[in-house]
Amino acid sequence: MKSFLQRLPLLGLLIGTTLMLTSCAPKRDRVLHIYIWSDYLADGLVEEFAAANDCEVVIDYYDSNEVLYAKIKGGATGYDLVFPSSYFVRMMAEEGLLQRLNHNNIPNIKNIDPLFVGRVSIDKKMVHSIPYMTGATGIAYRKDEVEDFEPSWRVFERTDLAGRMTLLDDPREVLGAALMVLGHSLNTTNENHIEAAADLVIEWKQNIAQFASEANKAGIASKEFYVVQAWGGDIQQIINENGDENLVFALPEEGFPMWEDTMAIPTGADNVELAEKFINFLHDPVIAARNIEFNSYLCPNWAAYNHLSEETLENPIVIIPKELLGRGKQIQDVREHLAKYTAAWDRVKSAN
Ligand code: SPD
Repeated sequence: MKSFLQRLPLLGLLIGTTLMLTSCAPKRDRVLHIYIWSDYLADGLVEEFAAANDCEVVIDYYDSNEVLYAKIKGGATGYDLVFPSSYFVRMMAEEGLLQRLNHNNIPNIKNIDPLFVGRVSIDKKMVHSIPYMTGATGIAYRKDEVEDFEPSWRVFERTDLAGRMTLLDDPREVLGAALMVLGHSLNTTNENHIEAAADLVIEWKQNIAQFASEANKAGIASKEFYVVQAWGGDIQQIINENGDENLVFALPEEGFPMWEDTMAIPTGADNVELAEKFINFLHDPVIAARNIEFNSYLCPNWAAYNHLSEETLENPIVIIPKELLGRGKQIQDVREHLAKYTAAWDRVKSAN
């Protein structure tokens, strides 16, 4: 017996075409757009997530909170998941740039280390952000090229290394380092302290090749640079890739910045469901452990700690030993005082 469609070939063709388009539509809908710092997801994770969820994942990269903020504030749409540092989240949320998170859809948040959230996180109730990774900022140097290295931010005053050093392109990190050298808090709201830090960074600027949060990595690996201000895990990743025994990461004696990067869903995201699934996936203990091993940053997921190798558990870049931790200071949200840092940074950037 002929089917209804076989009896009406033209109608069948039309309906068939419509069905084909309809069946394509869900595929187009199943694209997760991520905007993240570079080298921040373990190899294979994205592919596994895409296969398990029958979706595509498209990733764009940024190298500073300022770039992320400017892009989202400027109206960039199309991102479903972003990774701001914790000290940017409140401002972005208050400006309506981030959604409140539905914890029911992210059950793996039960694995998040409550001690970390209680002591370190800024968004303690995880209203707009979920912790991703935490790490420290220090100085990477080549011991085959630098004599008499002292673990001090004052290394940027060394004229014998002029042109061979870089600072991060990151106002809170760079002014924060200078503030600690001057004996001030890296979260100070005192304008005189921040301006004095800017003056010191302008001195350092005479000796650096550039402000770089990305080019510092390849540069120190290739020996273009000998000393770079860097995020610890980024340097450990290069050591892991190249087995370079001359590359060393040091935490300065004056103190060093620590930070927490988070996961957040921008307002107007097309694919909230996939974003929540991806956050949940990254907080699966085994996945989180793989991600820690790759990144050499610590994901504060206490169920993951059981799955870490001895090597990682003993790596001071990943888990900073107690005796050093006292010198680490978390970068905090300085609220409206951020404008002072921005103005000081503009002065640093435009100085000759
Ligand atoms: N490759 C990933 C680097 C992540 C750096 N976190 C940024 C902290 C900003 N202060």
